[in-house]
Amino acid sequence: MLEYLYPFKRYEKNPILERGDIPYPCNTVFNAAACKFNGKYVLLLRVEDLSGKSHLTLAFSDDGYNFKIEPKPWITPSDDPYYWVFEQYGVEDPRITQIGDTYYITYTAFGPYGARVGIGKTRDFVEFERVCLATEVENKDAVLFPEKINGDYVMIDRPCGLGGGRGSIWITYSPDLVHWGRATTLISPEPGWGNAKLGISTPPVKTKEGWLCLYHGVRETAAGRLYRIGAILLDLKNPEIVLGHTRHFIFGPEETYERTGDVPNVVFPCGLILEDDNTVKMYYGAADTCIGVAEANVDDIIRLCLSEYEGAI
Ligand code: M1P
Repeated sequence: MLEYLYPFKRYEKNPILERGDIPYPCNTVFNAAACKFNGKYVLLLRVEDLSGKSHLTLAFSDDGYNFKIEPKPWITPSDDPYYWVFEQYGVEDPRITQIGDTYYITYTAFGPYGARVGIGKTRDFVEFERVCLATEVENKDAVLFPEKINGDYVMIDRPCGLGGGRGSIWITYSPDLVHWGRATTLISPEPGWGNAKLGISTPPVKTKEGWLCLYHGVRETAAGRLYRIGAILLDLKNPEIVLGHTRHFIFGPEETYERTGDVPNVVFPCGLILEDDNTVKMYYGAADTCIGVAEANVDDIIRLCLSEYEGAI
């Protein structure tokens, strides 16, 4: 009955990846970026090792559900002293955006000063080259737009929001991916399902109606934090204009693998793949412990972005 409020349908064999699938010892696998490359589905997995630090490992699939994981990590904290200072506690929560023939990877660089946004790039998912650390601390949950807008690269990120901070979702611009500015806010926490902080989850998908992103809202409860997902639609020509966002969460922890794990009650998508039939596959970390996939029709999500709150009271 409430299906129109919750457009995502979980894959029946979720979780699709767990730590036992990783071909080397680790604690957990979660929060994976996703894209398509040479006809294959690609996941860039956040793998937390046994010391508690994270690195990123590639996995490939023909069907989007069954993935073969590479035998070794692909992105680990850099040896370059400049990057090492800020990445030595791990690299986390990647997102992938294709711009032309290059795949840009935004990630959280985590070190003693806090969290910063790193940007790197690849053309073949073999060689990986760092572009820059794009922000100062505390900033994370960054995604790039898949094309320049009015001559600039565009990024959404989330300054603040750590250590109890109240995090809003911001947008910022750059001529070269290195120098960022003209930052302004898009959406902020409000009383309700995302009262504590928000963060963008998935890179923008271009639709006729606007740029479509998923974001997470964090609610502080007496039992801890609850991570749930909404959607936001931004104007194609001026993405500072929020055309609408879902008034309620459209996906939240329900299944046992989402409710229990290292961090309970968390769903955390980092990848959204648009298919030819106008559906999307959402790849999400569950309870910071494993990975699930769920699918929805794009029009159903957009309708919820543009409609007033329809929930029964
Ligand atoms: O434990 C839930 C999530 O907490 C953090 O997310 P955010 O800073 O956006 O609230 C991250 O550590 C994320 O990896 C984790 O899934």
